Amino acid sequence: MPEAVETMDGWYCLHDLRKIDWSAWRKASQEERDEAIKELQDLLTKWEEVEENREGSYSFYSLMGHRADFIIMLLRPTMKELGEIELAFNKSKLAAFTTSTYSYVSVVELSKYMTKEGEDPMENPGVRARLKPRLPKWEHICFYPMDKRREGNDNWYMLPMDERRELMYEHSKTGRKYAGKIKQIITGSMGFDDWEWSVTLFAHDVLEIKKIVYEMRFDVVSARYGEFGPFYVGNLLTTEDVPAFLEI
Ligand code: 76R
Repeated sequence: MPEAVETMDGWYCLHDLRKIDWSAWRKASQEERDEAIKELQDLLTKWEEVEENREGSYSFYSLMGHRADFIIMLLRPTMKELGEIELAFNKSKLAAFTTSTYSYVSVVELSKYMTKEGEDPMENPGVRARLKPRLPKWEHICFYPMDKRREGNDNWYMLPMDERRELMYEHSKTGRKYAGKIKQIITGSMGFDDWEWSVTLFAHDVLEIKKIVYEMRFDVVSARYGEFGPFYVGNLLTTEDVPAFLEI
């Protein structure tokens, strides 16, 4: 029986994707809109403070295309805290003008494929930091869920550990070419959501997102074993950008 790889798990993660009901928003009074904007900015300020104190992290981006208008990505030490934030946002004034079009529940994950015999990666401060990351505020985000295939001869979960390690090594070599251009956060979601992992990529240049995803399609681990969900791509929204984003 193939052996499962051990994972190291960090902060819990919620991706919350919303569409704005622009016609209802337009019909709201200026006062109502101003209050909703102020409340959202206060929430963002609160999340920034939590981030400063290293008790969690957040991302806020507008999204392209028809599937959603914005994404909030939140990291917290417990799922309970994530639930409280989700509830607080749902009770906010802006939320009344939004519908949730997608969400994803997972936990920041690093696997031990690359760990050497006798080494404890948790002793490495770099590893510990990656489990509780500060999400970069780079210009672009790309988020998608994915699975490893389990079909006929292409069954990732039937491969021996050594083979999987080799394929992951090849994958990591492709990934490292994008150092400084792409920052990736892999979260695991087995038992938490519909797919097995979520991939969140941050980039200064949006084209680097297309380049890495394309190049990785040729890594055997993606070519043969990767199955992908919907892709979401978008642009950074700062707290100061909120009024212009919601101006109508
Ligand atoms: O964590 C590490 O840096 C060690 C090497 C590594 C692992 C174990 C690594 C490196 N990844 C790992 C695990 Mn990855 N990654 C993806 C995608 O679109 C696609 O084809 C795949 C989506 C991207 C773009 C990406 C980027 N990675 C994983 C896993 C868990 C698999 C498992 O456990 O079976 C998934 C699902 C996944 C998917 N990966 C890197 C990157 C990048 C940029 C790196 C290099 C990071 C660096 O060294 O700085």
